Amino acid sequence: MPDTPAQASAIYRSILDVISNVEPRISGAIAQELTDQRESLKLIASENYASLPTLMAMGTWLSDKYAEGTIGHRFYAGCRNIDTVEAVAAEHAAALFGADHAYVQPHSGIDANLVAYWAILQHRIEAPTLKRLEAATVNDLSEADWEDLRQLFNSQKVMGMSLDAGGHLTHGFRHNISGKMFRQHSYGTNPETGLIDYDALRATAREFKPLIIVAGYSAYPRRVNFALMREIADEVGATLFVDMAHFAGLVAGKVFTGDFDPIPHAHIVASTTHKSLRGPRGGFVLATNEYKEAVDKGCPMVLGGPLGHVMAAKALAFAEARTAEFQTYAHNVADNAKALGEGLLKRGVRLVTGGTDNHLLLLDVSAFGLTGRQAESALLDSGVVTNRNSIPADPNGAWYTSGVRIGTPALTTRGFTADDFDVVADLIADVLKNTAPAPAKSGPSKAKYVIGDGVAERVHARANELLSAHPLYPGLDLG
Ligand code: DSN
Repeated sequence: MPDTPAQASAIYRSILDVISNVEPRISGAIAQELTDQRESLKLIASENYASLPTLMAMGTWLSDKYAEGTIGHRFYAGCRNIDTVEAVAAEHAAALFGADHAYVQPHSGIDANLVAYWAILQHRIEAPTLKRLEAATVNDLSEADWEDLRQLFNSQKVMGMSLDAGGHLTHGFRHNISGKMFRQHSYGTNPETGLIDYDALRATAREFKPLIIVAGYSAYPRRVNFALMREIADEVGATLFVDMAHFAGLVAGKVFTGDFDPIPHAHIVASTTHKSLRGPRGGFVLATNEYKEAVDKGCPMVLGGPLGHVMAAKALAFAEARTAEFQTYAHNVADNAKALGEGLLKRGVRLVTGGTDNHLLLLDVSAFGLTGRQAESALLDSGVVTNRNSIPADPNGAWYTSGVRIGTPALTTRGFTADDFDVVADLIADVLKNTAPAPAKSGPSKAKYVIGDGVAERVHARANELLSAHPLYPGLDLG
């Protein structure tokens, strides 16, 4: 990580003083969060550490401005600075990914996905219906025609990766709006290999005939062949929507190229900015020219006023991702994930799909007699922050699970190398091998666990050695 500019410590101390005058518990939590993040091995695959300029841009008065609408076409007066911020962010995003168009207003990944879904519905269903009925907008429709249009919206089909195979809630899961607003059918992975079975996917698509095929994941440790997904989408007349929230940094950093780069193949791409892309918390959408007009209607379709301060931070993060340093970072993320995987395999830890070719790994901890929840808790007690995750056909369900998901983006930002990740693998294996389920009233508990004497302390001490060698925001001293 780059050294923190000398004045940053004084600036942050002043900021915390000012906040403390209003509510010291908040300044306390902000300061404590830095300590906690500094002192733990952050392996949550969806987290990272944004740069100080990115964080600083969010603490500004851009937050105080309403700017519903789009660049140059706002429903409030006085938006010239938000126009600048949004235009610069969109320019950097489009250039970074080589996309026709970027829309940087979504507040989160779910918002970005909703913008994408409604842009597709608007373009594929609403626009042709209006044309057929010779109406310029839905305002021109009779109540009966408007009701027919609503029925049409509600009868569309989406096909995404199932949650237990590594897909995301927003890809059609029944407890998410995507599973309620669409008729949905999911595709999974091959039970033997854990990999996407494109032949089975094609057969399902031929039969189900979805309007939208969603590609992307939050817990699948492999690349996706987007060229093949587009071929399947074209064959069945579907729009290919890629949710690259997890791996946007690997696309930006040119780790995923050719068939594995979603941008040339998808009609529409949505993402978060804060995972492997290392920006502020937020979302964005990339679209082909065909979909750009519909995407720009994200506000007011599903979004409220854009967050000017976050769009400013996104602009900085996109600009940072356009550098050679970021490309090196992204390649290191993938190389480190491979090193971590190899380190775990040689220590007897089972990995879903047998390895990784992105930034994340999914550990099957059932061979240690543990649930994902027990493993996650024992690792946390030892200073290793992960999250439990279902594995395909998980017998323990989504709450206890049999898996733990880990990723390399955050620690790679701190400068961890492949050798460091081999040590991390050793620490994880040490905890898993020395943890056992605690007895419950009838049979072993799915939540409680016992760690062997001294193991958590030993792992903590070795983790601290690694963390001290790679300080977070080096030189930033809150006093
Ligand atoms: N919460 C994100 C993740 O951890 O992958 C997805 O929404």
